[in-house]
Amino acid sequence: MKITAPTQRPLELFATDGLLEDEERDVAATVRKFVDSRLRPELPAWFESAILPRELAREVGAIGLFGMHLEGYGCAGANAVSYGLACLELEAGDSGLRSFVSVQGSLAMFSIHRFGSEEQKLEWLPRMATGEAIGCFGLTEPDFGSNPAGMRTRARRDGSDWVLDGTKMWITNGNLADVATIWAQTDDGVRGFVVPTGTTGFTANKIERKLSLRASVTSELVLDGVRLPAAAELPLAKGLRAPLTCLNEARFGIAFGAIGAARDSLETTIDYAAVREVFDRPLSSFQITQQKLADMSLELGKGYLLALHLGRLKDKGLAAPEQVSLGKLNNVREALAIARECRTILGASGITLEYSPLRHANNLESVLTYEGTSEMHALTIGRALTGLSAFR
Ligand code: TGC
Ligand code: FAD
Repeated sequence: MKITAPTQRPLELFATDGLLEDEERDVAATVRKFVDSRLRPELPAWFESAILPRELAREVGAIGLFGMHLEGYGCAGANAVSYGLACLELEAGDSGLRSFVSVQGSLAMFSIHRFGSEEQKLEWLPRMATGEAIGCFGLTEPDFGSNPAGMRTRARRDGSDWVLDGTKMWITNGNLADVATIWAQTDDGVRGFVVPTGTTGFTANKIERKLSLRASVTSELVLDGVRLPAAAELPLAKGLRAPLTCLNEARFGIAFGAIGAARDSLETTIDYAAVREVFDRPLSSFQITQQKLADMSLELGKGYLLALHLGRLKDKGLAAPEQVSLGKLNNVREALAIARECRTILGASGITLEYSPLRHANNLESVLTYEGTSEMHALTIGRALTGLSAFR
């Protein structure tokens, strides 16, 4: 069959590259190259064996991705759009890679950077930026995910020390981490603590048999009489507002990241449909296939533009939490729909690790749930629209 027009990649149709500054384009190109040359060949095996090698941290640190949107302490001080594009390119590889970087930079490092003392910053941030030290962020508990206000982990004073008891659940990087930001109830409300994971009474148990986010380490953290000096408390973190402020950072990265998973699914599928013959013609020549590709490209491009708009707002300091919810909810929901639809075009070939869309779809099931479920984000948007809170 004769090809009658030059082909364009889905985001080329939207001419998105022209919307970026040179530096932003360079960041995206660097991360894309790193993912394609170094990581992509390994990803199916990591997903299959449910591993994320710890050594990867040094490599990611060497290209400056950890805490790249933070200033000072060895961090790159990039703008929000550059950080978002790095998330996009990482998640085009696998959501587990973006999670690794999100948790380190947007949650563990950000919590210390925003709420920590100078000593805490100097002790941890430079080592975390290079990947020498890995961090995790413990907010969720077995019985309190969407509603962290109910957390049972308790920090009590004993002289000038703090003693922490409780269990955190579903914690990314838990078994890899050298340091954990742990959120706990105190007599004065929620407070955050910088906990070296070697402290007596701290245990991380890896969660096995995951069907999603397999190239990512997820853990239960048990705190059994963990004794910390007074200096372990994050001095500027007062109340639940503090961890929720950290979540805005990671949710922003996900709004971009999900577009990466969707882009990779769609490009993989377009390439497949061009060479797969059915009924004596390329699969891509059938109208139903083209309708699917067109609809998916529309959602991909709209999601990218939404993420970029959020990034521009964030760079001006104007991205409100409910706007971050718009991006997280829409882009993860649409990315998941795209990855699943792509799998239909791949037919049976789509059910193995040979092709990325079902791996992305499985990962995106976690992404839909973590950092606030889609229902929590819908309720956040609903609250902004009506002035009424429907969480309780
Ligand atoms: P609410 O009364 O609404 O708020 C309590 C205080 O926090 C403030 N606040 C925020 N501040 C900054 N950013 C936000 N997004 C904020 N949302 C609320 C609020 O103004 C208030 O401040 P103040 O000073 O008046 O006290 O609290 P609520 O208990 O009603 O809860 C609201 C709700 C449901 C939206 C919140 O609990 C929520 O977001 N739940 C979802 C929990 C969640 O997202 N957990 C994520 C855990 S970390 C994770 O999943 C990592 S996965 C990482 C990876 O691998 O990539
Ligand atoms: P629940 O809160 O039990 O929710 C179950 C269902 O009920 C959902 O559909 C939810 O939307 C719905 N629901 C809840 N409340 C309402 C309501 N008011 N109205 C309507 N529907 C409602 N947490 C961390 O702290 N750190 C991490 O690093 C981290 N990493 C994670 C990695 C992975 C792979 C996963 C899967 C999770 C991770 N989490 C982490 C936890 C994650 O944030 C929680 O899973 C998430 O907040 C949801 O909590 P839950 O699983 O307890 O679900």
